Amino acid sequence: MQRTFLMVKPDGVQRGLIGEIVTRFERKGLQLVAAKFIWINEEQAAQHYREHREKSFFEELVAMVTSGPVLAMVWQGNEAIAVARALIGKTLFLEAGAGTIRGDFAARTRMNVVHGADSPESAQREIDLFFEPHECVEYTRTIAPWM
Ligand code: IDP
Ligand code: MG
Repeated sequence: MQRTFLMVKPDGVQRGLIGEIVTRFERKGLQLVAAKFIWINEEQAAQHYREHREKSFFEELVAMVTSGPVLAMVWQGNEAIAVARALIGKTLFLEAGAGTIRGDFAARTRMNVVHGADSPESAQREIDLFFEPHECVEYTRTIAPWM
């Protein structure tokens, strides 16, 4: 069982895509562990995207992710990190295939509605950045043996 950090970004929230995005993770069989609707500050955003701090688009990225509230979430499942990234689709909007979240909803790379951690290390770091351990809820679903 693996945990990942996923987030509906401000553009996804503004466009009314929270339900749509959560549904895609749910129907794949991923299990929701924690969620909070928050407006993150610049410091959290810079921490969250620190791997990109040297990039030309870093300031634009921090401005975008702090431009409105986000839905921050922890999900778990078998290979949850790769599964969620596959559902999300490629970073560059023109490369995100139809049927993926970005392929279906993102019309530019900068505004691509959803974030997903890309490795176990970044998943753990991002979960720790936005959640206290007690906010992650342990529970068993009766459907688990069938998934
Ligand atoms: P990811 O979200 O698929 O993991 P990353 O390469 O980690 O993609 O980039 C983080 C975010 O930065 C992207 O989701 C996108 O919002 C933004 N981004 C990536 N490349 C560009 C760019 O070339 N211009 C503007 N924004 C970008
Ligand atoms: Mg990334």
